[in-house]
Amino acid sequence: MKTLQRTLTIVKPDAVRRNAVGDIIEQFEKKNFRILAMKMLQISKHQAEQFYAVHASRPFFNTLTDFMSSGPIVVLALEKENAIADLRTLMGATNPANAEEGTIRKKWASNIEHNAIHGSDAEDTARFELSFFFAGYELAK
Ligand code: 3AN
Repeated sequence: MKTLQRTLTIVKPDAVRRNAVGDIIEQFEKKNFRILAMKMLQISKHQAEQFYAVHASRPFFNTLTDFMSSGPIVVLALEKENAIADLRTLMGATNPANAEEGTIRKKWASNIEHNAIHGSDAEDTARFELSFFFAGYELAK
């Protein structure tokens, strides 16, 4: 049985600075993701630390949260069958040096930290991340 899934994606500050927002959203639509909600905002360092709390002990936590709070981001709630895995396929490898042709990171990421896009990696993180940025009433029916 096929089940619809929801996932949270972020167009990161580097991609917004490079005017990649329209191209990335077009790729979501071409791959049949339905956009349930979308907004542009700049998060604080503290909010970035809360969002990435699972990475708090990683050596890159400080630079990651500095970067994610350094400029505007665009967050979207997306829905399709198998959304979580399909989005990660479309994103490409975390390190753009390993990203496959045709992926968003291959096209737009500069390096492992400035890597253009975030996508939830599992159902539980998707639930946390969607509720971090969107209230239920903000999601399209
Ligand atoms: P992904 O975003 O592909 O799920 P994660 O969850 O391993 O990757 O890492 C979260 C974020 O932390 C990445 N998107 C990237 O921006 C950053 N990151 C991961 N590994 C490194 C690293 N070795 N050095 C710097 N930043 C990293």
